[in-house]
Amino acid sequence: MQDLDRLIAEALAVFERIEDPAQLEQAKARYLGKSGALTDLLKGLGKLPAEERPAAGSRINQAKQQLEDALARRREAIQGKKMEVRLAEEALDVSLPGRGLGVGGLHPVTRTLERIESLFRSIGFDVASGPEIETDFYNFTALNIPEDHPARAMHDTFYVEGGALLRTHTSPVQVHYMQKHQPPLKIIAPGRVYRCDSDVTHTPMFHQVEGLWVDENVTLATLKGVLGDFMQRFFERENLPVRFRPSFFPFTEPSAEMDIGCVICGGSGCRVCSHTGWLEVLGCGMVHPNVLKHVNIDSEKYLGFAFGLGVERMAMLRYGVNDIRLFFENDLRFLKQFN
Ligand code: 2NL
Repeated sequence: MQDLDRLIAEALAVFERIEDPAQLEQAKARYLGKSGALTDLLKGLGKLPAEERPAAGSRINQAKQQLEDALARRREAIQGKKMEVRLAEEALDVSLPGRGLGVGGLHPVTRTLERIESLFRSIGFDVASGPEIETDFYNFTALNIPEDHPARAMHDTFYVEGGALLRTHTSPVQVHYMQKHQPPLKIIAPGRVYRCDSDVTHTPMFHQVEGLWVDENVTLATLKGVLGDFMQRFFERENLPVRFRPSFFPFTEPSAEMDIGCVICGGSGCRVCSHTGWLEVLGCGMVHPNVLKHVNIDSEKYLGFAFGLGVERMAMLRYGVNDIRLFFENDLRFLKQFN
């Protein structure tokens, strides 16, 4: 029985030191298992004198119960500790502010389109729009583009089943507009256009703004004034050099290409202007009488000027972007720089 007291004290101390559930069960087996120390004591009861047996048996059973209780408490303590550690590890401070979604922004092409629109609105132009799928008449015939013109070839134009096509410029919008309205007309037509063309400087879809001003006394001088002022305001440069070179388009006569002094190098010569000091920014001219005839506008009474410019090109020059494809990749590292 003295052994019993020592055994209990030892077992309680052992249980108290164990941190691991499996080790605790092993320790239990050493004391309470089939060949455990306490079980051995019980087996030894038979060697005691008969009158001492009941008291001894009851003490051993008490001891057994005491150890079982200690084990249960220890198990709970170990579980509790485990849970505490896990809770600490998985702690979540729900009062912390969120990571935030970041603020988006308009695409640089959209910003450029809006800038162009607002500059033309400020001098009285209306903004017109129309379908991206067009007919041969509105995209070519009405614009005095002959049947055999290379622009009509499969090579440049995306044809849709049934003979329709994706507009190759926004001129059809202006043709529709001239059919519906009588002069004076003063509109720009911004929008997406499509050409079967894809390389370093061309994408199959790009944005164009065309402009048209038809009235009784619109002249080449009007064209030069309006487009020169527009470029100065668009690039925010006073005294921006401007020049017009003769060119050819089937829908204008005379036709010209407009250059501005290079906004990248200031005219001293760089790679962007091919060391000429000049940048080509748009095509323009006086509306061809055949175009006015196609929409029943009296070409004896009215004159008009028209122009067309590429929006991606204007955005590249304004923001100093050297590859048009960046506008279509939608890489956030690129887009974020325009916020
Ligand atoms: C270019 C050339 C141009 C026009 C577009 C036009 C429209 C009508 C009548 C006459 Cl409805 N002309 N548009 C005129 C001259 C040039 O664009 O190189 N664009 C990027």
